[in-house]
Amino acid sequence: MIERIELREIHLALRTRFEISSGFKDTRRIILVTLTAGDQTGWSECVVGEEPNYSYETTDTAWHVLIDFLIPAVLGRDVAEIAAFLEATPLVRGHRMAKAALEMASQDWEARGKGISLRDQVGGVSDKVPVGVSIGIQSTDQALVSTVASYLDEGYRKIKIKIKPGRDVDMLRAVRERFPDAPIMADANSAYRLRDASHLRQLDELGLMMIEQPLGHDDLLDHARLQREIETPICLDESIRSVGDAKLALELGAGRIINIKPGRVGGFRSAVAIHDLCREHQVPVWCGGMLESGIGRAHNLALASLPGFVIPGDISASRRYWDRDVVIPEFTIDEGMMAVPSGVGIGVEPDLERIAALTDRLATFEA
Ligand code: OSB
Ligand code: MG
Repeated sequence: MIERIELREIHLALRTRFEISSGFKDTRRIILVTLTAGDQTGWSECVVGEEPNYSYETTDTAWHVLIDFLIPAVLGRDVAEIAAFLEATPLVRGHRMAKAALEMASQDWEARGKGISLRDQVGGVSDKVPVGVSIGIQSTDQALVSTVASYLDEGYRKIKIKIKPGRDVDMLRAVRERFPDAPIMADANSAYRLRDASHLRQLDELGLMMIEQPLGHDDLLDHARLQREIETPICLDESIRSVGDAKLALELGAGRIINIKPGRVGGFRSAVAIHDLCREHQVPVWCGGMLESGIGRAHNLALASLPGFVIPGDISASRRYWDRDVVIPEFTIDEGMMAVPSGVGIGVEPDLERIAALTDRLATFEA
């Protein structure tokens, strides 16, 4: 029975500004969740952003929905029923990132109770996974080319470049000319409309692995129409919030690849269902990221170790994000691969002292 849940909002400064088509950030405001029952405590991270420009959810809406609705509803329940409860509850519509935070903490708790890794708990199979890096919009093409060069040197196996109107085809062409064979892709975060199809068709000559979420977050039909007009595979991110969205996308032909972020889709249960659906349809998937601290990264790695994750994830070394992470040991890469922790639960130690020093607000609930 869940006896105690704690939320901690911590602040963590990014080493470099991260800019996407709809805004930028220098510091993350991250909610960490702990869920205690008996003598085990499960950890998770809520992946919401600070502003409602990727999802309608934000750090503040997630905090509100968690403390006023979700936590009161789950306190006192069996941990084993949390995933099913959150998926079915009529008490909170949407707010999947807030729900996912509780679901993912429940999975870490269950893994710890059984003495197994989170990877084994969610059905993962690999000991290490190929990883990539996501590069924000840079001030000049030259700055971008040198950033790409340094990440390729570090061994990353997929280089994702954020684009927006005015900073797209020519900028990517500069990268492609300098690195003729590099595995590069673009992410537009919904910055285009179907009327931009002929402009986006110019990307076809650049040999990109894919273009991620070119159109609206709620516009699968136009993605299907765009995919018929361009050769570059479309990968969906914002559009896929549930297994239902994934079914619709596959039926419509709205894309050929799906980026799965467990936080975006409500947790592991939904993420695994989307993975299974894509596998049945032979649609490759990869694990996206939300600039998580090491706690969220451990969860993403567990998911990325499932067999359908055949494309390198947006799962980079702690160093790519932070001067110092909040877990011990920090995450590192070796020849473009990251080890999936094999210890019990998330398999890395939350650095309690550092977390305490970074905490801006704390809320404790007891059954
Ligand atoms: O669109 O994938 C995205 C970060 C915040 C919000 C949206 C996105 C991203 C990233 C970061 O691309 C990937 C990472 O965590 O390294
Ligand atoms: Mg994206």
